[in-house]
Amino acid sequence: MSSPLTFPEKFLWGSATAAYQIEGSPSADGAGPSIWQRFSHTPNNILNGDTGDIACDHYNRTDADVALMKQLSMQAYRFSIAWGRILPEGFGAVNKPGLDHYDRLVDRLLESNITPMATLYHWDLPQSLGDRGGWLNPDNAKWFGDYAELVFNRLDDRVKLWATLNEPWVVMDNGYMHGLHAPGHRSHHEAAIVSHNLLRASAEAVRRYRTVGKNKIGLVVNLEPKYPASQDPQDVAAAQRADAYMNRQYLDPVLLGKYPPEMQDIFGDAWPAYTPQELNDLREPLDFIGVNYYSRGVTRHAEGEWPLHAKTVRQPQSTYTETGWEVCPQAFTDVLNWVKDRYNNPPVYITENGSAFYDPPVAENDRIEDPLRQGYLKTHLRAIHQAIQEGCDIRGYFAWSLMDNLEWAYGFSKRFGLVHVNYENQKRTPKESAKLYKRIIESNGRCLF
Ligand code: PNW
Repeated sequence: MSSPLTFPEKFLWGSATAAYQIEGSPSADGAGPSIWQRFSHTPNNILNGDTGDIACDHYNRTDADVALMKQLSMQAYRFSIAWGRILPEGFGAVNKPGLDHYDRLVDRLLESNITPMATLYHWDLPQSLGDRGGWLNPDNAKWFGDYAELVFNRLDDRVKLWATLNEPWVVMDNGYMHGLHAPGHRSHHEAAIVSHNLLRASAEAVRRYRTVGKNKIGLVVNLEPKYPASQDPQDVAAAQRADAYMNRQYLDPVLLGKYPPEMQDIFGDAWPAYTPQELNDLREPLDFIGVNYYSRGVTRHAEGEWPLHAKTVRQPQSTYTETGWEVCPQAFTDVLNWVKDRYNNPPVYITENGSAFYDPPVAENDRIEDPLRQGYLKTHLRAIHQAIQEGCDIRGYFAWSLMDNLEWAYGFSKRFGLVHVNYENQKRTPKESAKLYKRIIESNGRCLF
């Protein structure tokens, strides 16, 4: 238990990024293309035609970016590994320079006393696997396991925290249900298959980890608690469906051994009846759950809305971020308590949390005043502290994001960074929120109170 006005002694303070969003140089040193490279180079998928060809040029600026983290007092860094840099075809021949790149990044982090957390899959599937059906192909789980094992063998002596997949819900919903992300499909038949294959892949990676790894591995999910807009039974049922779809769909099978009953209502005939054996194969114990939290959803029944017959309703009294997400720190405390109660208080890392707001231009004195992002950071950290006081086992916090980056379909138009990136000259400028976060880290959260 932590003393009332501080965080647990070993609480880990860090920030997060993902390969395709920051690295650039997607084809450097023998890497194979990813589905995001294909998707971003197909017209009208990404705002303003932006791509990850250069992004933050982090691939060529690794040392300077690690030095920046150190300057900001970061204790941990969550990054993702681009599968196609390691295995250009997704399986088969290994591209050694790709492994060397992440090896070097890990060494630089450790030299700076920064704990690495590596995510194996943050959406950049090798295009050659995309050509074989991507996550629709049942063999993808085995290929993911082979890739994961290769990376474990190279880095587990130094990487103590691993994540299998980032946000399977977003892969399924944005990638295969609504076509907003790569590969841009719109099919609930496909989405149902993809959900299951993603969980099979995560479980396969965890099984491999138990044979060759010695540290900790988890799965990262995005959680958005759903509240009914009224006590009307239709709204209550709509909120339940939305909750099953977004929050329970991935955690229930892994931690409780079954899919939520609502899956059948949502997907209809597209949802297969899984055998006990198939369900059992998903139930591979994790060392921690990674929780990404951004917002809540106040939910109303809505007949035409596909496939949930539910929609999120705007709250006139609330603040909204530039990605249209309601700011609600109380829901963060609620959802962490929900994880504690429903899943028997597993160890949790907050693997992402943050906000996009318009930032003013960099001022003469290199200051970037971002009061809304600072407010978001403070109130959400207090919400986590509250959850810890209420008994939740929260081990660390990774702010999304270390720096402004390619915000997927929004391109570079939305800025989540604690550090501002000038995309003309790649200059990094810590925003006032980064300086605030530094003070928070250095006081282990005491300055929040
Ligand atoms: C996460 N939603 O994406 C991702 O892990 C990051 O790569 C991304 O930059 C960040 O959040 C900010 O968007 C999400 O619709 C995308 O609920 C969509 C949702 C949640 C998270």
